[in-house]
Amino acid sequence: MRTRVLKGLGLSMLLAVVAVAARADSGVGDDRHLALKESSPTADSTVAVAPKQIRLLFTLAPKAGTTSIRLMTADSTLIATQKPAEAPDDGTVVLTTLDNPLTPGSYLVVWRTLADDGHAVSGEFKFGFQPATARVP
Ligand SMILES: [Cu+2]
Repeated sequence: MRTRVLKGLGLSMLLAVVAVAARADSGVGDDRHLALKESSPTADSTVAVAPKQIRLLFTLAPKAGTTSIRLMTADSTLIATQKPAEAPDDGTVVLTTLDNPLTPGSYLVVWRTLADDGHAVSGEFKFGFQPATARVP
């Protein structure tokens, strides 16, 4: 009887430790970890004017020169862009300029960067480009 109680207590303590570890790992609400804060175009938006650049705004400045930004069509065709660069006035902004005007369609942005503490962070988001004149009223 006594051992059973102790075993039960051991298991709940283990679960509590796992729960705390999982929470610490998620980084939610932890502003020491770099994350994507905003982007232009905005994730899941449809823009009426063709974007000339893809801009990423992070919660912290990534390590200079470590950010990659890949722009792809919905069928994963890579679109030519310049090497990403930090905005001259703001290290938390990394942008890339498109080589050619974007045609209407759905696009995927895939990014990857290194935080100052060496952690790799990556993500992706979609946006659409639909010229205003082509919109159904
Ligand atoms: Cu970190």
